[in-house]
Amino acid sequence: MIKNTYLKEVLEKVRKRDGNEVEFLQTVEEVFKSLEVVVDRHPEYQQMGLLERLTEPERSITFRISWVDDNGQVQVNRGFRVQWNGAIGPYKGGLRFHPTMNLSIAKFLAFEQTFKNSLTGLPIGGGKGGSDFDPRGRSDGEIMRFCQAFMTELYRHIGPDVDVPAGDIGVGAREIGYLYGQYKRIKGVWENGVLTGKGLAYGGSLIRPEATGYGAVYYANEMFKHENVDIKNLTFALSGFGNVTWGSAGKIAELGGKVITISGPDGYVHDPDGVSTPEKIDYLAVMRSSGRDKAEDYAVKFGLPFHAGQKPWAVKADVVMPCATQNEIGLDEAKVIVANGTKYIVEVSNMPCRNEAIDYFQKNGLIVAPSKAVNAGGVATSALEMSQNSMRYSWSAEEVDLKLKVIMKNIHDESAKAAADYGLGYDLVAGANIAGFKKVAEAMIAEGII
Ligand code: 2IT
Repeated sequence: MIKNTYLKEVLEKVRKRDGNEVEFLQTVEEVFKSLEVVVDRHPEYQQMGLLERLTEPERSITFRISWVDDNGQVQVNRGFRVQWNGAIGPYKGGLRFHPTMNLSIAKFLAFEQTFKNSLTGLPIGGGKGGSDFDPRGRSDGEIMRFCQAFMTELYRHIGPDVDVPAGDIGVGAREIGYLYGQYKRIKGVWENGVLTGKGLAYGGSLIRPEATGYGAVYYANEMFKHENVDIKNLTFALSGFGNVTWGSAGKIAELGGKVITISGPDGYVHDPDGVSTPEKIDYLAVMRSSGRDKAEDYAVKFGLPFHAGQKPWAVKADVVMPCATQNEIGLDEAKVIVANGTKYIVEVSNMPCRNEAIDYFQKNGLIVAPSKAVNAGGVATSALEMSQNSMRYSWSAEEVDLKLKVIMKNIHDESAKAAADYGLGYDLVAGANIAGFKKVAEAMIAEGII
């Protein structure tokens, strides 16, 4: 329960105005809980309206996307771009194409992204967007026409120094290619820093596809070192099989840990031998590009039983790493995970745990590594892609990987230090929120009331 009267007042305002946006409200409550100690020390924030300003996007755009499917039928989708906070750099954050996409999800992601991007130490503000377009089962031609229609509106709101979108769920290198092509056609300029996650041939960065998963494992490994445990002795339960699961599984295998589950919307697979050979890890990428969205394909390919309609959390593992989407773990799942003797929760997808689940884990002595810190390697490497585009130069894979490693270690260390500075021990959740907030707050104060 929040006691600080200013924070309570702002939260009440958010509940009153945006109470129907459940995901957005969830993330505001989560962040405010951590910020209480900071706001207690800074009563001047109230007069500056600092928290009211931080809980309202600078700009929020919704738009219509009309396009023609392969049968000649006109389809209409809804597009979103939420430009949350530009105090420390151009808005930056991914685009999600998923049928559940709505304004609440765009706002929660953009709010989270603001603190995440601040944690990277790089000059990027927070933004997020996407569409309720469902790419599943769509032909390549349909994907291209949809992306072109989407960019035909979005182009006027973005730019390399304005707002730089990237991928998220349902948006990978293929979609970024079509989006960039249409941007270039409309603007008639070569501004490839306007999007990240591009293909290598036109300004993408080496390691960007791997970066979210690799970064997550680099961060987790800092936590394991802090706890004096060796990753080689740990088992990992992962959800999902997409880009983030693929990158995480690859790096865990390389460092000698063992991934024993993957999942999809259709159910999960338990692979007791480990998702560890190059063949198995490569197959995750094949499953993703097939567009079938089925984890069952892995079970069939490698002769394993498939657990239809279930999440992987019943499988005992030392580390639980949700990598699929928001709210994968509620209180019921948290109870199963604690009873299994799991020690570490490494959130890789954005907001995979409900607030009650995080509380339950922490009360039971598990260490929770929060998504806005853990998955920041993706956007950090996007910022490195922007740097390379500005320089009209590209770094080797080793150079990018080394920078990523340093960034993830810094995020871990800064978060641990922020929590310790406020007497909160090794609380990485509070530490990430505090460290991410402080830089944004400092910049907002310096820039005046805008
Ligand atoms: O959630 C995220 O940080 C992303 N989807 C990546 C954003 C980016 O701009 O690379």
